[in-house]
Amino acid sequence: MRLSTISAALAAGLLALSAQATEFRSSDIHPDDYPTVQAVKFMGERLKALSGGKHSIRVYPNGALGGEKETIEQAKIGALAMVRVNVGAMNNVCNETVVPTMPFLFRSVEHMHKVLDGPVGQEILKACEKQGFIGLGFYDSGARSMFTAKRPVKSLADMKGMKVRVQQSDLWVSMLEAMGANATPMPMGEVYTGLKTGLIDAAENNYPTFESSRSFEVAKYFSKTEHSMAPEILLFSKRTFDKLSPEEQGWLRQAAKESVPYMRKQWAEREAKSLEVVKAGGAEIIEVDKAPFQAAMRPVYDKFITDAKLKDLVKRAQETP
Ligand code: BDP
Repeated sequence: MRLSTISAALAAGLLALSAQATEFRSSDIHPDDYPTVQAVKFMGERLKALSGGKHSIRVYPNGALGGEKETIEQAKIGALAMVRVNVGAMNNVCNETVVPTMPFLFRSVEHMHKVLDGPVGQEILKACEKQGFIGLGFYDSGARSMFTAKRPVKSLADMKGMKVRVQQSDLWVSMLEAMGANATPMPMGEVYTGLKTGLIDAAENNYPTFESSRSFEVAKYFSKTEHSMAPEILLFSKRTFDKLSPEEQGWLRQAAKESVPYMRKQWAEREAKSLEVVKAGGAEIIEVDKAPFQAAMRPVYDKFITDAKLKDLVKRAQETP
């Protein structure tokens, strides 16, 4: 990010704070109709109601304020109040976020909800504080699977040497390398062109992103590896948060909390709809045997789940019924 952009963003942030009624700015890389954007807008409405009209949220969709990596940096310095990003984008920033990103950690959507709604989820959110972020909650992101341009992935062996785009996270690089692929970290916004020009052979994501990014037009083979259920995370700038009164902080937490069930409903509907859209657009949905993929992820756990804290979080997540 250029310096002029940083100072402009900083000035805007300060200006917003000095005004009586505050409009918090929140970023998202997804388009306006995506469930994450809709949910943060809902959170804004709830915040407005709870604060008697004093506070509101303005969502900037489509990556208007930058990619996830840049907007996380903006939130850290207080130039931006809030970001909705995938936990993957936080892996290199806040160590504990590797836990819900880990491959095949969650056994089902219900299991994921239970872990994230419980103490393990709360501890992960809390851990981001020392890095300058108030974790307000998690949103669903479904299961992520591989999609390829030239040939389908039918087994683990098909991953060999494939150039796969991953999120800008060391953990994601390791996951794909452990599958035998060549991992290429890049922002989400470059995926469509990357697939189209052949810069990358593949990427991985859930149905709604496969659909909304139009990736299915350039990579029609969607192989259901379902290797990670890395959720979305709502982060508020700690710098901005600390300037608010406990009452105002409470409204923010409450509004975020209320947006979670709203989001989950939207998400389930969108997943089903996106699947129909990509199928109608010519995508081929391929069933794969997930067991070899899961077995290949053992070294990734050994490499990333190293200290006692992370081991404990993973263990408690796995033991959650
Ligand atoms: C999508 C997430 C988005 C990430 C994107 C990615 O909603 O936050 O940026 O994946 O792969 O599912 O970068």
